[in-house]
Amino acid sequence: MAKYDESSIKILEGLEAVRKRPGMYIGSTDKRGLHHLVWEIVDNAIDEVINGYGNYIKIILHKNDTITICDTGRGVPIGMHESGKSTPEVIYTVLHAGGKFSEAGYKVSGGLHGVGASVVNALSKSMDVTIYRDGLISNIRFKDGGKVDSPLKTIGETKKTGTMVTFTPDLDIFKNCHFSYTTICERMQESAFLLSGLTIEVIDEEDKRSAKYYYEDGLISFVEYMNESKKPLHKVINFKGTKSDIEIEVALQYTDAYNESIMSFVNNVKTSDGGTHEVGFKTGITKAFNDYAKTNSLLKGKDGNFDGSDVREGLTAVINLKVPEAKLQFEGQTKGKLGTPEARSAVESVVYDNLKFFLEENKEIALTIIDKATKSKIAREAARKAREEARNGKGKNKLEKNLSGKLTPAQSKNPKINELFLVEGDSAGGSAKQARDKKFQAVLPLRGKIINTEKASIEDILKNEEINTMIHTIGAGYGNNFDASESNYDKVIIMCDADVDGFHIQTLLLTFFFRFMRGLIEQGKLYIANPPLFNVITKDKKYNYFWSEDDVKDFIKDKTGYRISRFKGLGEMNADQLENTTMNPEKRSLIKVSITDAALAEKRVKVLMGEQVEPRKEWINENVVFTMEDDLII
Ligand code: 0R9
Repeated sequence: MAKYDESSIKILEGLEAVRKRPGMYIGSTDKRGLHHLVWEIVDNAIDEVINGYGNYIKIILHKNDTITICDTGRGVPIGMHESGKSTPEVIYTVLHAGGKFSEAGYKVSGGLHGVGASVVNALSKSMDVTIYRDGLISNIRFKDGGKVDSPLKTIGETKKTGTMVTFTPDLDIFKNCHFSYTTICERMQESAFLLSGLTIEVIDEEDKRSAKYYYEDGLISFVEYMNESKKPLHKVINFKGTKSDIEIEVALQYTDAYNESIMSFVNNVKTSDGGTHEVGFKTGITKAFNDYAKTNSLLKGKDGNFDGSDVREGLTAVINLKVPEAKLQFEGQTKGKLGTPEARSAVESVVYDNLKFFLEENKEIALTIIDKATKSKIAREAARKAREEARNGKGKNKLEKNLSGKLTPAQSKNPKINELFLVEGDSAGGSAKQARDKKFQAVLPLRGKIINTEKASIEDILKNEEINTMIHTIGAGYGNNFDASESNYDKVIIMCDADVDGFHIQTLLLTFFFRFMRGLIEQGKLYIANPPLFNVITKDKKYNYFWSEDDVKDFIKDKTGYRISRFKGLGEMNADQLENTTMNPEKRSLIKVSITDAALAEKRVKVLMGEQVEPRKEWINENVVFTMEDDLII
């Protein structure tokens, strides 16, 4: 038994290491890390489906932050391991054990790190594993971060097969142990799209709701779902092919929208940062459309070619790859980018061949898409010409006339240093005008609420005066023809009141930039101003600015004879205050807008700003904590 003791100590050391540095294994201990535990276990269940066993996965969210995940696969083997322990005990207590045992061809790499079920056990207050296999029901239980509470034992007989894992995350590790039903549903729906024929059911016992996902035509349904609120121009195009041992499936559809939306997956893991397969996809479609247009005299020699952005305007696509483990290379900080070089040429050739064939066979659809690409090309070339003219002074008068009375321009014409403040309302605009450094800061007051670009038609959006003025002022086009390098400003800064209306306008502006000038965000040129919320005037008549209640409380602790006021709007600040807190680069702090997960951002904008009310209500109920505002203010 010496070996048993020795290895037991090693195991506990391994699990202890996970508890000491959970971030190293699951990324973080916030909401994201907590859900990582779920993905780890679910990925094991999905692996079993990919291997061809079982087609049903159930997830149950119990009260008191406990979760159960079941599959109907073969069941984890229940025999003895050479170490003298049962196989399930090894799987759930030895780091990385699962991967070493199993010989799946295209294993899911298990979310972010693929570290296995033992990590989940290490970070749980309790874990219960029940296995249906070999005619028996077997159970093993763990407590306090992976200590065996009850070793594997038979608890009954059965004709079924499968595995059921129940665990309660450890409150000592996670600040908040509450699983999000919507987060889990979103991810499970995505998995069901990728694995046609698999049913995934999610049940929330506390809030008495449930969802069931099953798709016969996975990727086609996925694209239809993504285009639900848009107007498709044709039925979904879908094809498959294999090259260099890489299996490729693509589904795509054009809509009347302007932005592109491409999602890609490799071995059922989302590649949020794209990679070689997306590059191959883009090259493939650009070539296919240019070839088709040339062969059919839709593009003549003098017309030049469509560029990538022309043939991606309004495109929604899902790319799904199965890459053998030996060829898998992931890159980037979050490993969300495919690096496998062969994937580029493989995807390019499968996409080119299949799309070219499809276009030849479906003339009407081909012409519809080419017509859209042609319009994009014309608009792109016109925008470029207008920019060049503006830069050379030719079209300048026209541009300035367009903006007359609204924009207060900067003296400098240098786009590398100039800043544009988008300010809510004329009165705040007035203060900002006085507070700015006129050498390089321009102010554009926006009157009232801008249109919700997620709901309105493109015609109405472009008719909207505020939107038009912004497009002209920034001067770098919009939609697929937006080119951040042409922007007249190095920083575009949204400056709104810190009240409900202000936040609403800020959200509408962010939606506009996300949909029509995404490059501005991607290039790190979009910011939100951060004006103070409180002013404490002390006995010596000095103004002290604060951004949080806690800081105010801290400041007044040992003072008397002060006066606190809350800045309700920018208009309440005089020019001097605005300059010294919010606009002067030496003294201000800005919030930089960035996109960390494009697909998630896409979904959030759709839910929070889109037409449908129910998904928004559900998301808000689930994710927003309502508190009483301003307990400090007198
Ligand atoms: C509810 C979550 N499901 C699981 O965690 C789960 C793991 C698992 C499994 C096997 C079957 N179903 C499972 N569900 C399995 C795999 C293999 C052979 N028999 C059964 C194999 O890969 O060869 N296992 C995952 C790892 C292992 N089993 C083991 F083999 F390492 F034990």
